[in-house]
Amino acid sequence: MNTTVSKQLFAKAQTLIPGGVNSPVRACKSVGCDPVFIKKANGATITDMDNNQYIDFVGSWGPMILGHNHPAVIEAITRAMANGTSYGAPCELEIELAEMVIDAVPSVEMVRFVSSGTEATMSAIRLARGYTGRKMIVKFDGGFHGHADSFLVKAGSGVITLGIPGSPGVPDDIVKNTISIPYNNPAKLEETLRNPDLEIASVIIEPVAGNMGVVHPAPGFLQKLRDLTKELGIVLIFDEVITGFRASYGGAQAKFGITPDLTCLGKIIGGGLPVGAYGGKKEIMSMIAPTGPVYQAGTLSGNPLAMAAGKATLTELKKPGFYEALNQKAEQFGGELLALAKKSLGEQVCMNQAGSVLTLFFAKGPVYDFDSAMTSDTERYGHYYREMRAAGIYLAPAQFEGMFFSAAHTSEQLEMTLEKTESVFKKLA
Ligand code: KE4
Repeated sequence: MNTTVSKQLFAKAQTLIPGGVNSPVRACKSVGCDPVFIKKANGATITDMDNNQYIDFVGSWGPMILGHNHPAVIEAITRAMANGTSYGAPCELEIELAEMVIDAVPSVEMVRFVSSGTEATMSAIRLARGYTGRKMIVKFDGGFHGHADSFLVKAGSGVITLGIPGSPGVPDDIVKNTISIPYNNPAKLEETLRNPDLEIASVIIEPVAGNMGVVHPAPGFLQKLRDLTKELGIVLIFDEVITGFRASYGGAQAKFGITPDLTCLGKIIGGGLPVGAYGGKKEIMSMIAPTGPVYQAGTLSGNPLAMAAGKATLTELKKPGFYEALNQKAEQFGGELLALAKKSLGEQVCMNQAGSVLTLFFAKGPVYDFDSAMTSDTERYGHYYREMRAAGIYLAPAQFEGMFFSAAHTSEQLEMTLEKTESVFKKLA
């Protein structure tokens, strides 16, 4: 595959931007190749600057659940653009998207929009600390909640992909207030939350983990977490930046029937434009400035174009049968993918799938937490990634991410993907 222009652009980008990218995982460091530079995207395909076309299973890391360039989203953004791009003042579109989010997500009685998932999670833990007067937060090994200081402790996603323990620049007296414990370990959870020496303000969890690869909560784990945090007056935050409007229209919390105190959202609710959000009980959210003393602000929060894109996206997602059709398509693909993998690679692979997002682990498995995820052969994943991209299939350039499906993936594209995957697996065997 000719990637001459991408190589030229990457060389230039690296003289201007750290690593030539504006987010580390895009640099493809862990999969042993250079990134391709994208010229355009449409439906389930993306085209690079050398006019190579790929079937896209990254989907901008989750937002593109409708596929790229969905007509309703483009029309909404275009219409909004005619009225200007940013006001720095309230507009009706913010109310309209807020109503949709509040209507959809069980825990959300009130919501604040920000411009990224990181802003949403960092604001939510500040709010939890302000509301409880306590300072410690509990996260889970392999959980990723964006790059705010408090979260860069045994984080997932790019932190494990790049094999960095946490991050320099995060002061010890921040890190000491973050406790990271194993996902899916109820005994450790209870021991930690009941520890009288710990003033715990909040527990933040991805209700289905997506940043150590896809990892399901063990049966009863989320309910135990909900019961303990309620009993102990600890603010439970579901980080649904990935699962929000992906797991179901009401997110993972609606699917599991477990209601956190606060929820963080991002990705899909922006329809591809920069939007994050945090929301929850009115009693807690009213602590946020200007109604309360907990400060949070943002120049482009509630941006009209982003609100319009989010509204148009959620309008499509709300249509009857959307999730059933998407999940059926993705689950059928997942079953066939695993069968092909097992046929060629036997016990060297396993897979976790949550509806329209899955991870094929190059590990014996099962993968149920960070330590078991880390048994993955990332070298082998890198080989798989490079072969698949050369075959025109665009996967996450990291073992510890997800393969995202959209409404735009056609059965022909999925069939072709499986055919190409089979020949790649034979090379890997
Ligand atoms: P952003 O700040 O990237 O919008 O959101 C941070 C975030 C928060 N919570 C969860 C559960 C997330 O998955 C993320 C970001 N996800 C990564 C990919 N796993 C974004 C891709 C990247 O880092 O470039």
